[in-house]
Amino acid sequence: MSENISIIGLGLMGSALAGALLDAGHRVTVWNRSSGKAGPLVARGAVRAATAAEAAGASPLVIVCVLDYAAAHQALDGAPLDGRVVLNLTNGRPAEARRTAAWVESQGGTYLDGGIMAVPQMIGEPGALILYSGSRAAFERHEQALSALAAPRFLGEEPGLAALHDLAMLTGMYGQIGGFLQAAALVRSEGLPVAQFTEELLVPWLHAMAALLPRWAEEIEAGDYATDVANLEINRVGVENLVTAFEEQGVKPDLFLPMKAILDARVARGHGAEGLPGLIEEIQPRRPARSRSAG
Ligand code: FVH
Repeated sequence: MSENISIIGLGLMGSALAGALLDAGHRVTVWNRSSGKAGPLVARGAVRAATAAEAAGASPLVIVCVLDYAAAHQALDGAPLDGRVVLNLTNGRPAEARRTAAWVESQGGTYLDGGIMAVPQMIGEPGALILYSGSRAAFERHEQALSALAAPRFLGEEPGLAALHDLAMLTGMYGQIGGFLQAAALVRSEGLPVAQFTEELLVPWLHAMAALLPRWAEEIEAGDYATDVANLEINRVGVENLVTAFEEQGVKPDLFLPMKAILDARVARGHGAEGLPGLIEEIQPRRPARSRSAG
């Protein structure tokens, strides 16, 4: 079913979102702070709004995708939100999402927050995922239209959940990138081809190691860090060896040093017989769990 949808913010991501909605046959109204970015979308059938308020007034579903939450508030300030669903796909923090939800509701609107797990080129293609939290009723009302952007995953009514999971997934990604860069530097320090190492050896190894993570997650939930894989003392010696190897090869160990510090501290506290998942207690000591839905 075709819907009226407004998009505020036509950067790389906002333009990709608007394009996918046009392709799916929706009536799309667009606004961007600086002129020029709406042109290609208007040529494809979008309606150009003169102001953000005009864009918000044009549709029951108003999607915002701008630089940050401060920019989102600037754009929405004074816009008629009464009776509208505001879907904020701007990257932000859980606390920002909660504050924005309260503000939108104070304006008579309904709030949905979203975390885009895709780059612009992936929007509308298989493999793209968008996490949602906030009003379940609003999500269900617009779920079909939103499926044109990416596979939708609703995480719960607490507005900060999408941002929290988005940031957690980005954390995993940056950790992987940090490990990749440190490994690539080690290989390059010997004059070896990084591409061949990455494709033939590193990627299959990371896939194999990633398969361990669900089991480690269960150990973290249980707080049971007994291991039959490799204990922290073995890992401490291994990581010390790695750091020495980086130095001998002329590679700065900087991306690796925080992990070494946490490992050293955990072993020094007498947990050398535990497994690697126990390191979480050094960065976030266990406290009584708040139980919340996560989809
Ligand atoms: N691009 C990506 O791969 C990532 C994927 C995951 C999600 N992020 C988040 O999406 C938000 C927008 O990112 P983007 O890639 O579209 O960013 P830009 O191309 O740089 O466009 C930024 C737009 O924001 C507008 N803007 C900035 N400040 C204001 C303001 N004060 N008031 C209104 N609009 C503002 C900017 O307008 P202009 O400079 O063209 O006038 C662009 O439309 C972001 O949260 C990512 O983290 C993308």
